Amino acid sequence: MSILTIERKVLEKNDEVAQRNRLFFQERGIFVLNLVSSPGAGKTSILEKTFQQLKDSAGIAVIEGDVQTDLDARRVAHYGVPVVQIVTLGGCHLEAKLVQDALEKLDMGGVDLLFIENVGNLVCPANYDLGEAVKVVVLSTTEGDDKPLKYPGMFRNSSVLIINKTDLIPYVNCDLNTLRGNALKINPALRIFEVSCFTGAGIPEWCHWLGRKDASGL
Ligand SMILES: Nc1nc2c(ncn2[C@@H]2O[C@H](COP(=O)(O)OP(=O)(O)OP(=O)(O)O)[C@@H](O)[C@H]2O)c(=O)[nH]1
Ligand SMILES: [Mg+2]
Repeated sequence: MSILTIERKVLEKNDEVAQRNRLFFQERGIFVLNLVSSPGAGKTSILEKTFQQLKDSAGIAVIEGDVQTDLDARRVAHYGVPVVQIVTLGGCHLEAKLVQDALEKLDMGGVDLLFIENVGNLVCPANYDLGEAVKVVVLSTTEGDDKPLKYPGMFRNSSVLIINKTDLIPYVNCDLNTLRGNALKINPALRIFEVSCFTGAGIPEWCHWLGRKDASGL
């Protein structure tokens, strides 16, 4: 019983800080996306493809969250995009306070789009608001079409689903219609994009949608 109480307090505290982050972003007109997925679904690859398309037309910054290493931050920095790496040292999700601290290390002047790449984990990050406008869940075809049903929290709390690695459909046991149907069963309002970072398919549609967003996510 006491464990439940402590957990609720942790989440309440997190929500308070997240709300402060949200106000910070809204006051500056920054559209913030929290990218969540299981490890290796393709979050960083989608960021790389997005930079290739939008880097010259939008001010972009990135906060990277990983259990260990700055490998993803290095991949992002390669594109000349300002980036801060948060290393959680085992922590399985980012929290709003970590994002608040990271913001002090980023020059947010001229930034329109802030991507927060969460720790690879399809469970824990669902419960932690970071102050983002939208949560974007990335699911790759290699993970199977049943995942929205098995990990509903992430799909329920996200506004956007990116189905990645569509180039692998001929080789894996994943039916796109079933996957879409399962995701919409959990969250009928999900906006779904189908992409391949390998071929580039679907990336223009995703970037077009991104380009039309304002800071509130509408
Ligand atoms: N075939 C194929 N491979 C892909 C695609 N997107 C990403 N990959 C590969 O999948 C692997 C993982 O991609 P990442 O972008 O590192 O995935 P991630 O979600 O950022 O991983 P973590 O940050 O570790 O959770 C890499 O080897 C990518 O090259 C795709 O569309 N098709
Ligand atoms: Mg990554």
